[in-house]
Amino acid sequence: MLSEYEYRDNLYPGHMACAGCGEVLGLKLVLQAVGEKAMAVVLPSCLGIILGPFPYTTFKIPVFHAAFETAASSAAGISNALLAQGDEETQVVALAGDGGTADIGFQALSGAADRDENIIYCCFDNEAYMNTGIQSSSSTPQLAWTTTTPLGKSLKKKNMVEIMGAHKIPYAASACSCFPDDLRRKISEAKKLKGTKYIHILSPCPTGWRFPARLTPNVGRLAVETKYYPLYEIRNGQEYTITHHPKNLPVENYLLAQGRFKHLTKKDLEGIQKEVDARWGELTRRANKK
Ligand SMILES: Cc1ncc(C[n+]2csc(CCOP(=O)(O)OP(=O)(O)O)c2C)c(N)n1
Ligand code: SF4
Repeated sequence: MLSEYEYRDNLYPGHMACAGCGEVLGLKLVLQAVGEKAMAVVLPSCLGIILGPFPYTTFKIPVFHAAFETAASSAAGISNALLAQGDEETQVVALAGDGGTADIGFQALSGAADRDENIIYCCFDNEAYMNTGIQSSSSTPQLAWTTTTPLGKSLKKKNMVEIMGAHKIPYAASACSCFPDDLRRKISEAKKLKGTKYIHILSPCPTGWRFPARLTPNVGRLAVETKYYPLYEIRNGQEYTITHHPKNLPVENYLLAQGRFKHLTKKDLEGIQKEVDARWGELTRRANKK
């Protein structure tokens, strides 16, 4: 039997994502959960390629092609225009990559969160500027290979969920395209709330992360089951809930499944494991504070 979501698939087939793309998987789930009474804002990114060039579209809902730095401000403008027309029902979703969110669109996003604009903002995090050739972003993890960090990135990954939580918005959450029920539930939660909702979706990218396309679900699940990328939500900047309790697998199971980390030494892996354990300890401390 089909689930309530499978009845409404809002993405046409025939898009141009690479085989095994974790971003298109996440997008499909978001569009299913957001429903038909919705409008999307899409940035230049792999999402823009999946959407297709205007006037063609793979989306079944109306879409606005926005400039790279304007996902949140464009979505806020549409949301306010709908309100002015008395439409409180249509969900406005901004769909952006990590470069468009954590780097170039951050000012617009922070401003929208500060004004508590009524939007759902989804960042599809494939941890680099993939669409233009795998350049490093502030969301690329430390030590990862990209074309602009051939020896491994020296800086750490920016934590967008915590940053958005610190804006005290009603809802900020991490999700992964390889945990479909968790992701769809988070979109459904966001739909129930007024104000700015932020969902950060880890989207494994076989092309940029250098793993075989058939392994996308395994890689995404390993990110979560090793605690490298915990699934949780933050309400009003303070109520933390862990939404999936990981199996606590060694972090090297996740890292060494990908070519972008194949240069890591035993010492690097031990250092990352320590950091992951410390971050998990802090997260569980916050979640247990309730
Ligand atoms: C102002 C501006 N600068 C640069 C570009 C070129 N550009 C288009 S897509 C893209 C990369 C997008 O990366 P990201 O947001 O991480 O999304 P992904 O492609 O990884 O899904 C860039 C740099 C642009 N369209 N506009
Ligand atoms: S580069 Fe990565 S994120 Fe972009 S379409 Fe290909 S697999 Fe998907």
